Formats: sequence, C-alpha cells, structure tokens
Amino acid sequence: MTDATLITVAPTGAEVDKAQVPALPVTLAELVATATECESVGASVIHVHIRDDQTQPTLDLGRLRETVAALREATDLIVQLSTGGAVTDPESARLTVLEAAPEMASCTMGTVNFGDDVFLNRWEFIVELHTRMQERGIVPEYEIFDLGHLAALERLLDRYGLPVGGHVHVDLVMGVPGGMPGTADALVACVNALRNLPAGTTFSATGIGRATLPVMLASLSAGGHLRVGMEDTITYAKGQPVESNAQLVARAAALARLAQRPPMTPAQARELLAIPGR
Ligand code: KMH
Ligand code: ZN
Repeated sequence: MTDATLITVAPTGAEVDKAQVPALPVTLAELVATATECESVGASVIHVHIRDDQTQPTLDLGRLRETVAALREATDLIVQLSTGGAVTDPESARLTVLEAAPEMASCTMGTVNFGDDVFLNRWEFIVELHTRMQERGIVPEYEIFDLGHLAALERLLDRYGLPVGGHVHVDLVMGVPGGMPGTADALVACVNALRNLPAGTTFSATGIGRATLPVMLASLSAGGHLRVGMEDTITYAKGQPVESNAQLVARAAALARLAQRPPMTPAQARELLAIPGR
C-alpha cells in the first residue's frame, strides 16, 4: 500500500455544458487558474479536455499544444491529455492528441455504453495508442470503465509490453451509465483483478455523480488513489452545485489526510508513475 495519495483533477471533460454549469473551466485562462488552485490544495495530476470558442469539446492540435505549454508554465502538475475526447471524436483525431507531447495521456481499455451513446475503443485502436505512447515516451493512464477492461489490459501488456518507465497505473471510472457501478463491491472486484497485472500496478478511482463519495472512500481504504473534478461530478452535495474544481480537490485531500494518506506532491507523483525526465 502506498502511504501518500495521488490526486488527479479532471476539471472539464467533454460532456458538461458550460451554459448549464457556468463554473466549468473552458477557456485556457480558466483552465490555468483552475489548475493553479487545484495544485495548491493537493492535486498532482491534471486530466485535460479542452473546448473551442463556442465551449464545445475539441481536439485541435494547436490548442492542445498551447494548453500543455501554459499548464507547464503555470504549474508543476503532471499534464495528462485525454485521448478519449468526446464520443463523437474519430480515432484519427484521438491519436493526434499524442503529438502535443504531454507527459501522460489516457488510454481507455475497451468499448462501453456511455449513457445513450457508445464510447468506442476497438482493440486495434487501443494497441495503436499504447504503442505510439511507448514510442513517444508518454506515460499512459489506462481508463477502466468495466471489469473486462482489466482483462484487456492484461492481454495488451502481455502482447505489446510495458509502458515507458515500466510502471502500470489504471484509473477506475465507476458509475457511468453503461459501465461498472460506483460501489465498494465493484471496486474490490477490480482490485482483485489487478493481481493479474504486473507487481506494483497502482490504481486511482473516480465515481461519476453521486458515486463520487462512496468510490473515494472505498479507494482510500483499499490503498488506491483518487480522481475528482467537474468532468465527473457537478453536485457537491444534494441540492448544492459544485462551486469549483478546487472545492472537490480540497475535499479529496481532506479525506486523504483523515485516512492518514496525505496528498502527494507532483514530484512524488512523477516518481510513483515513473514519468521520464523532461
Ligand atoms: N469523454 C468520454 C467519452 C478519457 O478522457 O480518456 C471519454 C473520457 C475518457 O473522458
Ligand atoms: Zn476524460
């Protein structure tokens, strides 16, 4: 079990509508301000989706490069770009994200129903993402929406080898309508399946919507790390909208301290995740 807790903030996502949630960071200035605040209250990784001038999700490479540079300039956070994008994004655009050269990128380990939509992740596409990240020295975070995605990860690593740095880190995304539920039982099932992965594999977990608290508590008690943010949760408590991403990170950090597993610094997170030196 790791003592300290890695906290990832996922501040924006591709699904929440800025018009309905004005606190959602969508401009580069808003994103940088959010990142700075979240770092100061305990985040060490930022999982990034960006928006265009109309606040719609985009995978525009120029904007992604500008975003990586601005976040590096303003913070010490590990920048993890989403290659998941939005459910409507084509595979080609999702692969191009890697050209923005982040330290980390997400790699979803299988297809999942996603509310009324389908989040498509074909095997050949997963292999392409994994091997391109190996070639470019980008550390993946394997996104797990269902138990079977861990079996797919085992198969991927067996056939195509470890990621750069040799450390395997997964993120359990729990409570998506169509994916695994955000319960302690489901988290324990995943933790048991992690035993089939290389020794030292670490995990974080996030619960969508009201699953945020049960998943956070279950992950802390199972030795896992945390992801929080407005990509996943826009209600802080019943009838109380989230005010900011920093509010969610501060709550996660407080729970981590209560569990005697205080938040990690970005430097500690780079060591844990075996991120190559810049
Ligand atoms: N927006 C979802 C369709 C990721 O960022 O890698 C996919 C997602 C996963 O959020
Ligand atoms: Zn995402």
